[in-house]
Amino acid sequence: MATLAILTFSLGQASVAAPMANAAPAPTPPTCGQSPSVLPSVVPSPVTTPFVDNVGQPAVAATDSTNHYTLSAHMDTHSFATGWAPVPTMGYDAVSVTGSVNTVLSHMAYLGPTIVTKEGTPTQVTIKNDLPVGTDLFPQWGMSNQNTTVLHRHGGLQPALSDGTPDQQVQPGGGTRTNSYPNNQAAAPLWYHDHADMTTSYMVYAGLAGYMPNTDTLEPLFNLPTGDYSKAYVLQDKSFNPDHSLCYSHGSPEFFGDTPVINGTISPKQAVQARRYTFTFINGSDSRFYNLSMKAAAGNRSTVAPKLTVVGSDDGYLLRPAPVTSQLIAPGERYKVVVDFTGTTGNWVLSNNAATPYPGVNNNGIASSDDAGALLPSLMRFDVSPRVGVDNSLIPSTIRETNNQVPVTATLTTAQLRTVQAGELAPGVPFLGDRKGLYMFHAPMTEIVNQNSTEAWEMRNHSPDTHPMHNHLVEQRLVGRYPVTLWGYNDSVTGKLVTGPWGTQDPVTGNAFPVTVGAFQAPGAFESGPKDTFVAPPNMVTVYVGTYTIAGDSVWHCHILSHEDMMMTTTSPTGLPVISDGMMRPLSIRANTPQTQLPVIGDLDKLTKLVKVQSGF
Ligand SMILES: [Cu+2]
Repeated sequence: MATLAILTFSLGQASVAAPMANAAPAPTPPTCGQSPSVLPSVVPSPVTTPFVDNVGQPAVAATDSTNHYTLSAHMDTHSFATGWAPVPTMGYDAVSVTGSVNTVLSHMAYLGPTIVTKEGTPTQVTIKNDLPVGTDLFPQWGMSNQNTTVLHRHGGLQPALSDGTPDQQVQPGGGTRTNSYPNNQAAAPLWYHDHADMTTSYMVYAGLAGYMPNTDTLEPLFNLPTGDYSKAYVLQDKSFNPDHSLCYSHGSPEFFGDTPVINGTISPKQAVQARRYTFTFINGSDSRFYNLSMKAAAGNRSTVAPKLTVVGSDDGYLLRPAPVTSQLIAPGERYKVVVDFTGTTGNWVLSNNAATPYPGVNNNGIASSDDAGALLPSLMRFDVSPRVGVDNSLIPSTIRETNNQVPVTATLTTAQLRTVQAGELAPGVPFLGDRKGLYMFHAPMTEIVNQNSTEAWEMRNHSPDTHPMHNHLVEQRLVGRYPVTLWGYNDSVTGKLVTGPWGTQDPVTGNAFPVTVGAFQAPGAFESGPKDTFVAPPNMVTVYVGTYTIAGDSVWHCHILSHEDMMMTTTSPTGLPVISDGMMRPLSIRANTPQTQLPVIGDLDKLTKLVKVQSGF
């Protein structure tokens, strides 16, 4: 809410105003979507009978030359349910280009085709922007970007110039840019999506996202369910106008659609056999978290329930697969879950009980200003038929990959601790910052990392919401979390220490640090594997660690798309692009730039001591 109000805040160090590249338009009032804080202006979507349409799998992309793909971002029309008229969307086609003519190799009217890459085999992907010049496809959604687009491979360890940062914009009307992916990383459920500055949320909502798994030679040896018994599901929430066209409201400060859409189909169904399947869940939603479980559909008398075992996450496999009864997945995260339907009968509903915004009530019981509501309890249905043939797949007790065998605590030996924080400067106006305070989009870069160093980031979240934190160009692991029992700040005017419960922060800089913290909480088994996006709950310090091998400029941000989009881009005094939307900040990884101000952690005990130091580092 109140996006314009951001521009009038004085933010301590960040208050030296730089010229603004673009003026933010007034946010359009929400006309659709579930939005607990701005009800009752929300108009519900038309209703359709759930579990009628079969869910599809995205087309597999064809190359146009050896190890090269061309993705055409284009305007299209797509029907989200049987009986619904096709409505305007965006999608990616895999094409081959001759002169000005595209030959479509793999067509997707909404979302993009699946691109499968292999470890050790470099791949190039050319993004061709075939969106029309000049006129926004969805001007009613609020923010204009004249249909520029950016192709970002999320989780990929690629050169910074191939990363798809928000400044790597490709112009509409046929503009192109080629990203090179060396694929020197383990098998991982990577995905790709638009990352255009300030408008990522609009473009992804319209359809610009796809699955790009990296594979390796070890993966087939795990004997997990594959082929027809492996499915990818892009989980999204949408709202629709009475004519079935997409409706979207941005900047409230989150968006929650009232209709589940899986791989482009509303509340679909999937026929399965009573055997094991590997499901890759990709949270491609703007703001919605899902806490997934399988619930018996009405009338199901099965005496056996499907069993869920998490085998992989964002950037690779879990060393020890983790049985779960439910699976939390935040925007931007991916989880690979083996669902064992063996012995089950009837129909099972993929269910969700995550509150919006997540969590509706923070961890010490203080209600957030925009408290829980807007639930989306039923996503899709699995209809079980008897197994045909033998199920030779298995869930190994251990999955040994090249990136999951070193205990995360061992990486702390040399890791340095970097302090970052998330907070709000007014209700619903979230920002990121470093150890000193929160920053406007145009504040100078604060996160400069020495190439080949290992850094653990402690995210102090004193905002009301859980933020899924994503660093580009690095593979990381979750170290764990500390609940905060008392917050404080050194008053920026008087210098005196002020302490208090959650919500205590410096009124000028927004700074807050933990004064007392509770016992260290190790990661859940399901979230202990290689990752790039981390659930950082409010009233907690969340610590994640990784080694930064790739030099270059990129970004770190919250993956709630409305949060990362909230503001705008400008240029630093040195001429470097500074891309720092509401919850997006620059990240620069540089050779030979030791960060001597950051303490070396050593071990978990030392980490705990460092987290407790009030002013941080
Ligand atoms: Cu966020």
